[in-house]
Amino acid sequence: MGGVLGRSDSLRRSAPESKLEAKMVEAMQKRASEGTSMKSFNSIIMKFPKIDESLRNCKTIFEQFDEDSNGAIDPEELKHCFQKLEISATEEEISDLFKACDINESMGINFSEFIVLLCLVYLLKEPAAVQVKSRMGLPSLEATFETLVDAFVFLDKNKDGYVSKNEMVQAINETTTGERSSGRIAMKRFEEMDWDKNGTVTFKEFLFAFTRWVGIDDVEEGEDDE
Ligand SMILES: [Ca+2]
Ligand SMILES: [Ca+2]
Ligand SMILES: [Ca+2]
Repeated sequence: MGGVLGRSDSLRRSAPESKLEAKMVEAMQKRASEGTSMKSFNSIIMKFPKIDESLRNCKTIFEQFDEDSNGAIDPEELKHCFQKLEISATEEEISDLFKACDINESMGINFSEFIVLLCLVYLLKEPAAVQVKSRMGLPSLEATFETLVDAFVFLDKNKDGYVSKNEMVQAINETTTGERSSGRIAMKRFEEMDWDKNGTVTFKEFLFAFTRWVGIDDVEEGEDDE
């Protein structure tokens, strides 16, 4: 029951995003070795409002790159986006990211998918040098991405780049001791995150769950409160 990570050659045909996922897991493991500033699961929850605000502000960026204003970023628009943000990436990398984040395969990246995509870019981009503060030229957004990476690292106790069910339960139990329901909440949260039901949560799955938790998708509808 390990991760889906395997030899990329044999997986390439059936799982086109495996190469990207391998890179993502590797970047996360590296980042995990530096530790986390999160002290508890509650400290993550406390950051929700700030993260929410920051991600909502990202809508302006999204609209700017949605050149034909159809509510989605197509492959061509994404290429322009990378050029304007001066993110260096090969055509293949951009295309892999596109496919990985275009969850409903509509050939368009909607707002929440765009947030996930940018955050993955943030994780994958090495800061060119220590003195270069910004990787993407979006400092306040990048601070939010760093918080999200930090939160994932907090959950990934064994630092293998995935969050397992046990790690999720452990993280939640650490803070809300004595509460019997906390284990159930942890399970529920975990199941929400583990989209492909393979028993582990990748950073991408975590991000998609996160955009739903903070309510990014509900900007228009305004309903669906918990
Ligand atoms: Ca568009
Ligand atoms: Ca783990
Ligand atoms: Ca999974």
